[in-house]
Formats: sequence, structure tokens, C-alpha cells
Amino acid sequence: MATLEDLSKCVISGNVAKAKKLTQELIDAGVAPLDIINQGLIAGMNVVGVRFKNGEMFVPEVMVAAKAMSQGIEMVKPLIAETDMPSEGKVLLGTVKGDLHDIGKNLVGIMLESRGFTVIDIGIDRSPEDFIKAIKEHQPDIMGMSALLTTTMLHMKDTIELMKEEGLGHVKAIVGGAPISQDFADEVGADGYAPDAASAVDLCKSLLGK
Ligand code: B12
Repeated sequence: MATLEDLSKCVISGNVAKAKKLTQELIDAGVAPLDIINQGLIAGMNVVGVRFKNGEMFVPEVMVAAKAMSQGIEMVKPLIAETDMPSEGKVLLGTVKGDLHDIGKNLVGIMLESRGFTVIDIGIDRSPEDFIKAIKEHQPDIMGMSALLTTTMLHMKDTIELMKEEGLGHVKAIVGGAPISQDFADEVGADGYAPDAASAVDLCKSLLGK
């Protein structure tokens, strides 16, 4: 019979078809849905996160591993009552206005989801007004902006200022992307900055006191 460890190895190696097959076998064998998620799918993705951070795995491999994990989760999700699925917190993510880069943002979202956060992704080319509208609608704990262009990173400041004007200062604002630094984050009044997806998870946890 398939084990949770087999499933976790499948996620690490990015074998999507086998991950789905093993997930189904574990469901059929009556393994608890949350164990399949935490000890199988997410356990594998946690290893991927560490290897990515250490430069032992690269973006395409992380993307396939994430696909294996998320397809497995989709299969198990209907078996879990929403209230039983613990969430570390809600993070809203988007790429700023004029910027179409989303690979890094998507990785941040994947890593956060794999560590138990609920992620709302509002996509690319999002204006300060788009962020505000989405924050009001989804009420996240944290709002994260991504920018890859030196020209578009300036929109981060506008969004943070508009958040304050709209009385949304209680939502933590974090920023990231290749041209962003801690100095820039401080300058635009962000609550935090992280240089990569794995550190973004640590940042979100610490901002929420976890
Ligand atoms: C792929 C890519 C593209 C793709 C984007 C595809 C996509 N779906 O994203 C395409 C081809 C569309 C593209 C277009 C352009 N690009 Co481009 N692109 C890149 C490239 C090669 C890789 C970016 C990437 O995905 N990196 C991999 C990810 C994993 O890394 P990352 O994004 O940095 O994200 C990590 C961290 O930064 C962090 N992070 C990211 N977001 C966030 C958010 C938060 C909240 C946190 C905490 C952390 C965090 O975590 C991530 C994971 O570890 C870079 C070069 C580079 N080395 O960065 C150029 C680059 C960013 N592009 C550049 C340019 C100039 C352009 C174009 C203007 C080119 C053109 N003349 O048309 C257009 C602009 C389009 C637009 N309006 O956005 C320049 C930017 C120069 C500058 N300083 O402004 C770069 C640096 C290339 C260069 N050396 O000239 N590009």
C-alpha cells in the first residue's frame, strides 16, 4: 500500500500523475484527509521550499512540485469540512500596476499555501485602487505586493499610502521582487520585506506573532 512518505517523495520529484494516483489510494485506504495533506503533500513541499532556498532546486522544478501538491490537495479538499482546515492567516498577493511579472509572486503564494496560509491572488498589473478594493472584499491579515521593474516598484508607496487613507492601516503590508530591498521597504512604509519565497513565509508568520 502507498504510504504518506511515498506521496511526499512524489511531490518532491514533481511526479504529478503518480501523486494523484497515490492520493487516491490513500483516500481509498481511509487515511485521514488532513494527514494526507500535512504529512504527505505539504511535507513534500516543505522539503522543496528548503532545497529552493539553498539553491538545490530551481523554479521549473518548484512549479511542477507545486502542481503535484495542489492537485493532490484539490482531491482531498472536498473531504474536509471548511472549519477543520486550520489557517495560519490570510494573505492577499498581487503584482503592481504596469508590471506583468508573476513567477516570483506565484512562488510566494505556493509556499504560503503549503505552510497553511489562505492565499488570495489578485493577479498582475494591479493599481492601488485594485488592491484597496480587494482588501475591503477579502479582509486579509497581510497584503503583499510584487514588482520586478524599477519603474513599477514606485507604485508600492502609492498603495501603502492609499491603504492608510482608507483606514486599512491594520493590514500588514509586505513587499518583494528582484529590485526591492529592505531599505526600499522602509522608505515606502512597508511592514516587511523578504528576498525569497521561503523567507516570505517566515516573515508572514512573524508579523502575525507565530
Ligand atoms: C521572466 C521575465 C520576464 C517575463 C515574465 C513572465 C512572467 N509570467 O512573470 C516576460 C517575458 C513577460 C518579461 C517582460 C519584461 N521584462 Co522581464 N524578466 C524576467 C526575468 C528573466 C526573470 C524574472 C523571474 O521570474 N525571476 C524568478 C523569480 C522566482 O524571482 P523573483 O521574481 O525575483 O521572485 C522572488 C523574490 O523576488 C521574492 N518575491 C517576489 N515577489 C514577492 C512579493 C512579496 C510580497 C515578497 C515578500 C517576496 C517576493 O520571492 C520570489 C521567489 O523566491 C527577469 C530577470 C531576473 N533575473 O530577475 C527579467 C527582468 C525583471 N525583466 C526586465 C524587463 C526590462 C522586462 C520588459 C520591460 C522587457 C521588454 N523590453 O519588453 C518586460 C516588461 C513587461 C512588464 N510590463 O512587466 C528587467 C527589469 C529591469 C529593471 N531593473 O527594471 C529584468 C531584470 C531583466 C534585465 N536584466 O533587464 N520578463
